[in-house]
Amino acid sequence: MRKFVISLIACMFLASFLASISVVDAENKENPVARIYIEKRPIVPVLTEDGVEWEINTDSYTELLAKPGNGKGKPSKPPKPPEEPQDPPDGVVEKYALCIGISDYEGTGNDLNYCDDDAQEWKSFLNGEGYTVTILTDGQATAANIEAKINDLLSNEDGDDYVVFTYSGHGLKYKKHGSCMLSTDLYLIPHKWFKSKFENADSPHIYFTLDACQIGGFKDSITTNRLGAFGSNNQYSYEDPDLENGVFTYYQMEGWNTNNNNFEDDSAYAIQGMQDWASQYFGITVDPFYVDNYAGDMIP
Ligand SMILES: [Ca+2]
Ligand SMILES: [Ca+2]
Ligand SMILES: [Ca+2]
Ligand SMILES: [Ca+2]
Repeated sequence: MRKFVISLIACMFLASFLASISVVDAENKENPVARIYIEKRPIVPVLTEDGVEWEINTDSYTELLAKPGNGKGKPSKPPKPPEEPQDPPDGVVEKYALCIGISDYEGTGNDLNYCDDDAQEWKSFLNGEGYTVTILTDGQATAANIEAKINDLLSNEDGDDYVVFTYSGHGLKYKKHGSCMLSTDLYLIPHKWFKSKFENADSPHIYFTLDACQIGGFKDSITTNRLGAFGSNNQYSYEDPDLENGVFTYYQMEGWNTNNNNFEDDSAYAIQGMQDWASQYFGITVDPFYVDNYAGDMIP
């Protein structure tokens, strides 16, 4: 018993010692910042297939509120018929990208630093590969603008084009919605909404990449002929003042500047880079990953 107590005290001492160490072990380095957002608002706007829903963010309140319909939740909608591809191949291979990077969020408490840089770097890389790029940064990236630009992207692309979507900003897992992006005006954009949007895409060459916290739920958009690279799954994504980018994005760009010529190799390179980066810090665990449902290599 005495031995047990002594080892318990030793463990507690060790734990408090480790906790007292800053996460940064190298001198003269600024702390990396997690791109996490904690949802504390009592009412939360969420993009859904039926438009914006304003959800009450207190479980006990939702129990008390009368629900529409028969009291068993919302009236059920008739299922949507599957949509046929609207824009068949036209014989001209065009390349379209939408790059979103949000460092400046409404107010000051949620601002980040390098998400707009991430979007700019994706834009210049993709421009160099012949893409027509639409970019939304900071105050431009409202929920309404994000939806409008995704709609434009989907109406431009057809059945032989290339499509790239990049997002850097806050990410969070929120209740039943799971992984969400966050617009500059603080609307939650759930993976389910995103998936349903891109179900209407015609392109057989689609690449998504999201450098945000807890963003792994967006992998459900990676259906056949698509590839997705994610700065996190359930963990946080980080930005580092020494790299002046999101960490995952930084290594994606470094990959393109070395010898990668396809999204698969570049994704693997960035995953390795981010894992090596995290290994220099106490207390930082990362879980970047990619999903490849694209036959062969997808060359930008
Ligand atoms: Ca085309
Ligand atoms: Ca701000
Ligand atoms: Ca289309
Ligand atoms: Ca592949």
